[in-house]
Amino acid sequence: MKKLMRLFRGPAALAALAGVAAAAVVLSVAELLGAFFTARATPLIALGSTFIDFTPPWLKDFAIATFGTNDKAALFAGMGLTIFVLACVLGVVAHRRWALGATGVLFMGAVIVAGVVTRAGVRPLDAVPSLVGTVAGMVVLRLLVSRLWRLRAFPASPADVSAKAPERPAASRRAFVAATGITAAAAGIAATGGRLLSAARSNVAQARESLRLPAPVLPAAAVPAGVQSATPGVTPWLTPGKDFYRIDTALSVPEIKAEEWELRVHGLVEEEVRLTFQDLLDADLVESHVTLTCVSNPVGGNLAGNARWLGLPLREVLKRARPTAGADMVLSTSIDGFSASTPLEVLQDGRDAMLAIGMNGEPLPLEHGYPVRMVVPGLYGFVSATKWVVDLEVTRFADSKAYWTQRGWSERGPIKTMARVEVPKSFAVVPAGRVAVGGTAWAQTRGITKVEVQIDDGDWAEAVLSAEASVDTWRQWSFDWDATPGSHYLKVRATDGTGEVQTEKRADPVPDGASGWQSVMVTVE
Ligand SMILES: Nc1nc2c(c(=O)[nH]1)N[C@H]1C(S)=C(S)[C@@H](COP(=O)(O)O)O[C@H]1N2
Ligand SMILES: [Mo]
Repeated sequence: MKKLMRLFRGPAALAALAGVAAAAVVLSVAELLGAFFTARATPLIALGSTFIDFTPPWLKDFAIATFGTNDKAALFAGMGLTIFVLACVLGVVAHRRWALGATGVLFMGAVIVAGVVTRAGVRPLDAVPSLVGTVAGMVVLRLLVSRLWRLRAFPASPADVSAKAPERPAASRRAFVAATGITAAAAGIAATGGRLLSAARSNVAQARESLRLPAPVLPAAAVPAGVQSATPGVTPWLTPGKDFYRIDTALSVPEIKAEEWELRVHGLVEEEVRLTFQDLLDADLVESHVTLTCVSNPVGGNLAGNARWLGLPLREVLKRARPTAGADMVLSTSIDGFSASTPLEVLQDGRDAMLAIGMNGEPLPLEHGYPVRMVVPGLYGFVSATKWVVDLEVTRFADSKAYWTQRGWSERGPIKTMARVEVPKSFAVVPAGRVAVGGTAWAQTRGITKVEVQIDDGDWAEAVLSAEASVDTWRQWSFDWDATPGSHYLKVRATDGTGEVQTEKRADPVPDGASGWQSVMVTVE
């Protein structure tokens, strides 16, 4: 405790502490009030989302490569640190020159409000929590800073307060630290309360739980026996919803009430179509296994998942809207402003592209797009798999650009053929003798017809393919390796249904997906 007090002895340190307490008040008041407004409109979420929107592709890629699906936690940590530093600076400035500090706080408040009101689907009224939070933070900062001015030890002060009787430095320093501590604790409680209150007020999760999905008129083709790789430890062929990779720009998962959901289909169409969730429940739904893949998946990465999707074929929706001549793209937009450009012909060519409402027999999990998302076999998610979809505009590639295309990624994204080694893991140490090797390969809409393994510079040897459920799903494989002591490299490559061998040419995920052969180093003892 003594040590801690010593740390906060200097006037600047105490002023910085005041700044941090004030920032905590801004955020927690906004969080608490935010429970009564749109979740995406609280300062941290809104600023973080704005930051994500301005993230250049290389940084997005770096974040995914470094933090994987923890990229959001990393973003929040980075934001926390930035806010901490800014708050310290503002506290110090406010202590020395109040007017300057106050201007700084107002400026930060303006930045927050701008971040909030420019989010898609956010109403102007949603700025209220941030505004009230900023005012509360300003008041707290003023109170704490004037306390500091009264400390005789730090006569850094304007004349109006120096007239008052000075307090005893040590005691008042302690009182000051206690006051900021209490402020911070109160802020923490308020923020937690806000969180709990928002959770209680949102009943979307409960509504999802009690939703019963209709049976499909066209069930998914039966999954043949033996789709799972014979090698123990290979990914389950069907990915449970809770293990399904999640990639999106949404810092807070949109919560859409199914009964309020509506999809507008418009643009270059003969007839504008509007669909409600009830319309989907009443429609002829189909079910199909489709493997989704993220364009950001590095060679050997795990941003892919395979599920059984239930939904309304998009070609049926388009049949009703009747696209006009010249249209070549459908721009799908989510409630939070993400968009994807999907070639019109892909949505009409007979593949199981759908407006999905079910995943593995359950309503879509909230983070996977509840109540409705798009699923399109054969295309990376960024140009096809719009979650929380609310708008389909039939348009032309020449006329509109989707979210990631505006940020340097390609406008189209067919999935590249990819084979992955899952067992043994890279840098594994295994005993000499027979080693079971296995993994997964995919080339959606073309299918996988061959997987080959190469040990060091040896000949390519064919792996045993597991059963294929459909050309739209991934296909697993296994391989018996007679391992000799030493360090070895295992390479893998797949051949797709058109006979084309996966390219050896290395490419980064930007702009249209990674390519190359995965190579795994294994030590045999
Ligand atoms: N609304 C919304 N939908 C989105 C995205 C997004 O950022 N926002 N990301 C897309 C990307 S890049 C991928 S790979 C898939 C991932 O879907 P999943 O999270 O269900 O696995 O969603 C797509 N749909
Ligand atoms: Mo993606």
